[in-house]
Amino acid sequence: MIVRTLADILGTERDVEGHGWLSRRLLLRKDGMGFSLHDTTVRAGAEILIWYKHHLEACYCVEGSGELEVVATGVVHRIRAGTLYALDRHEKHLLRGHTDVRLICVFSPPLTGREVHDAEGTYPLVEED
Ligand code: 9YT
Repeated sequence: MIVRTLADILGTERDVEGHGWLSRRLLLRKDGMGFSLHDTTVRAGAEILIWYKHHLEACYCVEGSGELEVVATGVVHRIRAGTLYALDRHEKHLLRGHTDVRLICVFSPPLTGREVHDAEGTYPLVEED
């Protein structure tokens, strides 16, 4: 069994910060669960282009508010505490924080923790931990 707290993760390699976001990676591929689990915050005022071509992702908002724009259609969805979005079609999207937005995110296949967003907002599929 794995038991881990947010406090265990803070300040470790599982605690990462990007431009306009930070993420605490509670579970990664090396944990062997078949999915990864992330406590991610998008900063107030940030706009992040994301395209997970190789992964399915579901995010459940537990704090704050923002919006998600589907790039292909221009449709904008409001996100607030209690909202789930699931990128079942690998949709390219823009995520905007109106306040700091805290999301609990699950990825399948799991992230290894070594992925880096490229210019398209894409995470490559990393085959090694
Ligand atoms: C909002 C979002 O895409 N969260 C996913 C996790 C985060 N990008 C990470 O841990 O790399």
